[in-house]
Amino acid sequence: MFDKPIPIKRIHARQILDSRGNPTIEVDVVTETGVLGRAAVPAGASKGRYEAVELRDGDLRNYRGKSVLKAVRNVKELISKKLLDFNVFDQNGIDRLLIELDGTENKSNLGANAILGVSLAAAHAAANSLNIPLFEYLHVNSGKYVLPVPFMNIINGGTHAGNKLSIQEFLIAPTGAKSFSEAIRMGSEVYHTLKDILIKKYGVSAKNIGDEGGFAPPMSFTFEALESLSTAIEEAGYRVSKDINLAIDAAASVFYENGYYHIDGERFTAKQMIDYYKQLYKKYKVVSIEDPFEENQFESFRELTRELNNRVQIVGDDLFTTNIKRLTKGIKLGAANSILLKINQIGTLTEAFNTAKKAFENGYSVMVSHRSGETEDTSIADIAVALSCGQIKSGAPARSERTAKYNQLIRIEERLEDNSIYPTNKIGLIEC
Ligand code: 2PG
Ligand code: MG
Repeated sequence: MFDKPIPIKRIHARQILDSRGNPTIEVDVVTETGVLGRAAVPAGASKGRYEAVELRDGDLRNYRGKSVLKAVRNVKELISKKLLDFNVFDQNGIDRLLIELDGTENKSNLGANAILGVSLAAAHAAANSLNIPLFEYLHVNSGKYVLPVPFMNIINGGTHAGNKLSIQEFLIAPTGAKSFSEAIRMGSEVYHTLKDILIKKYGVSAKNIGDEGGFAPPMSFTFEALESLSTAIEEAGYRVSKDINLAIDAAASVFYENGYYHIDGERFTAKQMIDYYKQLYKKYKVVSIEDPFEENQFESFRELTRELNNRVQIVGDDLFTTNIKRLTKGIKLGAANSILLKINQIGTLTEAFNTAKKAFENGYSVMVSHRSGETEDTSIADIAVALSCGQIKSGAPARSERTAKYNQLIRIEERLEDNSIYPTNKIGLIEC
């Protein structure tokens, strides 16, 4: 498709701030023809143990140990030399070279943050060279593009908030919408209705927000959050589970200790947690449950997936860490039926796309995801469309680092006109 190679002329990196005010890396790739591609790398809080390594300097006098100057240097001094004159359209070759240059399994040498910055900026430079959007450049299938259902995280708990909710994310998914922009409107209306409800019930401090723009009210129990969401959906004029579905990311590794899950003031075994999630499904029709168990508990994931008989999407985030080896293990066991795709968990675009492909081939759905520490970079919006996976989570419909992605999707939908579909009444592979 891209007949004439265009060489990379310059690669530059700098330290910028993310949405939590922590330093992160931004990379510029410039081609010989003078075209720029730029990408910034996000950062997680509830990070999986098996994620590729995010290189931080650890110098307490510099951003309290969080500076990424080593990663910046690795791009400027090591990577840039190796990629000089490399064909910008050869994404596989670029990523292979980055992996080889690093030489470790978890990218701890150069840093996955350094590597991803280059991988992603190169893709942007390539798309810009062709004067086409990133989603078109990365498009994996022919045919119509599928826009993603936005999973908007409007109540924050866990490590993303200062309240007592064990579950990290309470999300709404407007599956009844007819288009992406309608889904965003519905989500925004529910978000603001929820704010009024929370203030009435918990006082004005309930409008304080967590890392992903969702409210962080002083709640302690899962049911309080799900009740509030259900009320907000109805008061906004929608039907729970018909127009808007509920979803959670438990991020259960955080509240797991020595074989027990600490939730709602209780201490549950894995078996009790299965019953707990079954109740959530029965009572609130929760359609998607992410990381219901600790990141090594493949068996528990399998049990829950079986028990709920594929009526609920069980998403592996910390479980799989966008790593094809961990996903392959999950597929063999039947653990989960969906994977969360976070490119910075693995470090290159090619690896993330290969993981997504593996998931599709094995009947697993894919949800593209932001991190709790984000930037104004909107690449994940394009990646979700390029993969046509039909699902994205990018936090609440508020705060610019979250809305940047949703706004980019509004633009993409507008641009595609009749060449895209919104998957009404569908969550991944599940009809709802
Ligand atoms: C998650 C993410 C994003 P973090 O657990 O899914 O919502 O959180 O980036 O903190 O890992
Ligand atoms: Mg998660």
